[in-house]
Amino acid sequence: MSNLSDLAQALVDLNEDQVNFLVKQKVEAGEDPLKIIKECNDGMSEIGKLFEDNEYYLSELIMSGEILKGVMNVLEPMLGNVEVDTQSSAGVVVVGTVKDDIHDIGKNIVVTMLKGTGFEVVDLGVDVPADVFVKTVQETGAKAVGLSALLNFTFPEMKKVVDELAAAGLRDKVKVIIGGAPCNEDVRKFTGADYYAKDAAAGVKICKEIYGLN
Ligand code: B12
Repeated sequence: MSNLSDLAQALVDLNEDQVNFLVKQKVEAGEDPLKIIKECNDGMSEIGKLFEDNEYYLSELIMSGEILKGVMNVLEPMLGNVEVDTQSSAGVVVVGTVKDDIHDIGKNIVVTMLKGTGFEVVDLGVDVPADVFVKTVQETGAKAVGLSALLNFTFPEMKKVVDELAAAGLRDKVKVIIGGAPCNEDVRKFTGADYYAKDAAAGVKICKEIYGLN
């Protein structure tokens, strides 16, 4: 038996009505949206495992992504209030999902939370080539760039961004943060990035540190 919460299990079952019902119930009960997202993440990890075991296929991945997007539509307006900061512009952060990777649900959470904290965010979207990250850092003077990757085979793309920032003479001017479910400290070392963030809240904390706002 799994020890998933009811919400995580409903997500694994791809039971959209039940997911929406439980999320609504939790929101009305005043539960922390980050806790709700964490429960959803547990469900998504389980879906990932089922996919690896060939019990779920691409259609289930797509469906789970769609259900989670619906949940995020409800939760995102609440994320802006999670970290209350009075500064109107805390600094610029460039964020995107690296080339060949189109996963964006986690990246969008990071963007929303950074904006909610007062950062000006340049969201480059998904499948972003290294030179676009470099050009945007150059143009905005951002001191922080966040790279999202959910696929092992796109880790070299994160390394490429770090290398191209160095080649453009920007490496000592900008800090690179990586995130996404399969990332960890080893991946950070491989890419040469400065920080690995285990979740969006950790990413926000790092950006505040970079901009001296802690
Ligand atoms: C939904 C999903 C999809 C959806 C994505 C929809 C979308 N718009 O994003 C679709 C169906 C498109 C998809 C496609 C594929 N997927 Co997919 N997918 C998933 C799944 C089930 C959930 C991902 C998700 O949204 N999680 C929820 C979010 C909230 O979590 P998150 O992204 O990790 O983000 C959190 C943190 O990591 C962090 N974070 C994330 N990015 C960043 C960045 C920064 C800067 C910071 C600070 C923090 C941060 O903040 C977030 C909130 O805390 C995962 C399973 C898993 N374990 O993650 C597989 C998974 C990522 N997919 C996988 C695969 C293999 C694929 C495909 C190759 C399948 C195929 N055969 O076609 C394609 C690749 C498409 C491509 N080129 O990108 C594998 C990857 C294996 C690997 N490690 O290489 C996984 C792990 C499933 C598995 N276990 O096999 N997928």
